[in-house]
Amino acid sequence: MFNLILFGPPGSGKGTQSERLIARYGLKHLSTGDILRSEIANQTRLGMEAKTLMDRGELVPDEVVIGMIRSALDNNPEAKGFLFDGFPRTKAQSVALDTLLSEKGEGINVVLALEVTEEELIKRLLNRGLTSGRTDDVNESVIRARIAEYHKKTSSVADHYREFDKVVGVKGEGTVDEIFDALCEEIEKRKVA
Ligand code: B4P
Repeated sequence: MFNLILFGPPGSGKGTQSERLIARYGLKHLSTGDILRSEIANQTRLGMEAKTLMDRGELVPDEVVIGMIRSALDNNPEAKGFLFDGFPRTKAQSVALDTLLSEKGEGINVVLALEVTEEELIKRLLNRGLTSGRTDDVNESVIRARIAEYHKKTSSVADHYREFDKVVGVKGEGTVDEIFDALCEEIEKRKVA
């Protein structure tokens, strides 16, 4: 298996690049943001609880997203690898993911960390908010709260994987094609054919 974490602050291009990476490498895409938005669209109880937090720019509780990832891993036994997009977002989620993978004799191969300035993140998210219908993208103060949450809780994920020498920084500004090429270059260096 080849298991990859695409890491970065909100709006850094994780969702955008994930679509292309799964198409090239045949990995199973696991985006906790997408799963949560689908729960909201289906008006499940979990979705309604998550919506309140997401609309404030806060993270959903660890046990909720860890449970979602556990089910997704169990439901995809044939996957040749996973691309984790927007997960893990806390140190506790990282430790849980490592445990879930090691129970299957697997682990994370690499964490690709997209680096984008805060000014550019805000510009991109406000721009997406014009068309996406995402309530967490329309208001600059909510976007700033998401970025603050990232610094407070999510940056520790990179620290965790740095201990295992798994983190590679990739410039997340430029065209989508340029960034995709840079990500692929790093994957190719580590991927066993
Ligand atoms: P997510 O769905 O993960 O979304 P995100 O971080 O906001 O965006 P992403 O980085 O994927 O943006 P994209 O590439 O598409 O999270 C949403 C919320 O869900 C969180 O705030 C949290 O509440 C909750 N949540 C999710 N996972 C959780 C977890 N594990 N634990 C707890 N809570 C969780 O790019 C953004 C925009 O930039 C797009 O419009 C795109 O077109 C544009 N763009 C991309 N690349 C570009 C480029 N190179 N140049 C210019 N624009 C570009």
